[in-house]
Amino acid sequence: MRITAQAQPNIALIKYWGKSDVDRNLPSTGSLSITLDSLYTRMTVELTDAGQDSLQVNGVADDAMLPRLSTCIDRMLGSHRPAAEIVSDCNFPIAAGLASSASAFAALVVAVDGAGGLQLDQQKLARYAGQASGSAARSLFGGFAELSAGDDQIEVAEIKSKDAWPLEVIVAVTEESAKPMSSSAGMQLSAATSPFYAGWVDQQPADLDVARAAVETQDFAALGQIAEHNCLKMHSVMWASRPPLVYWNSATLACMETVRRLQQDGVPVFFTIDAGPQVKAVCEPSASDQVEAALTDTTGVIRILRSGLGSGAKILDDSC
Ligand code: 2P0
Repeated sequence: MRITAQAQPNIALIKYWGKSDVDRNLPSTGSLSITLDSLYTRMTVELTDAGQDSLQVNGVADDAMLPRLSTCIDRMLGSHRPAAEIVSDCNFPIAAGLASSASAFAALVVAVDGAGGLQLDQQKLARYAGQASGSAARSLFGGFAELSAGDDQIEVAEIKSKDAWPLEVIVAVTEESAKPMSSSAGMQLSAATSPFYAGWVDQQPADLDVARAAVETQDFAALGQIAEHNCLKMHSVMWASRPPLVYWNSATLACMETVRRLQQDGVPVFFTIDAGPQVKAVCEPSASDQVEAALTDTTGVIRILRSGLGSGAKILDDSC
């Protein structure tokens, strides 16, 4: 059976940065995100009797990434399984802080579930995705998703639908190449060396409470304040790691200044930044043209990606 699934990346407003169990890839804290709609990974999986697993990403063989995908498929189907021919298409820069691994592994688990006839529920699929890439668990769900970190396993839930509060995201791309250090390695470095790491972990439940309440009441200003605070706190943990982990460039700071200026003019927008130099500006739909124009004019911005909120990972209807 040949199945194609699509998943979109998600942008964390309350971030995941640290693991309680590296082997099982369990996050130290919960996180809260919005799933996008116009950026996507489409992943086709065909189980065959012949040969070994193979992976093509955007038309090019990718042997470096393949073992992570094979391990994920082994967990789902067992190691005595047919080989998987995997073809992945991604319409945005990969490994550049735009959550390409989130959309890739969310699409993978849905495609493998379909190709293998497993019929697992979303929560189980989210756990398989999260074992491969912590943020991927959130892309199984649409709109606003909250991931809760238990001692043994994660739980993910959609806490508000994309239609109930249709925010928009303007991504200012300031660098297209891959980031200098993977998130996984960066998290372990921060946990081992940053003097701020313990405080970061301790304060996450309180930040999550504030963000969850802001989403429930659709309080844009409150959500923006806690999201910017949480983002800058995560980057403070990163900057204080040894060696320091600085994912920003000068254009990242210029974009933050642009967002500040818009805010001073009363525009409903806030920023967030992940493990890369791109700036994501989250805004009310009425402000999106103005935010896009201001970020386009900001020095160092290479291009703009624009997205509304999307749904969770799913099989594409014409794929069977
Ligand atoms: C997030 N990031 O919450 C945070 C913010 C990056 C900064 O989740 O080690 O690539 O594979 O579980 O999923 C990036 O984490 O990390 C991430 P692994 P992943 O979106």
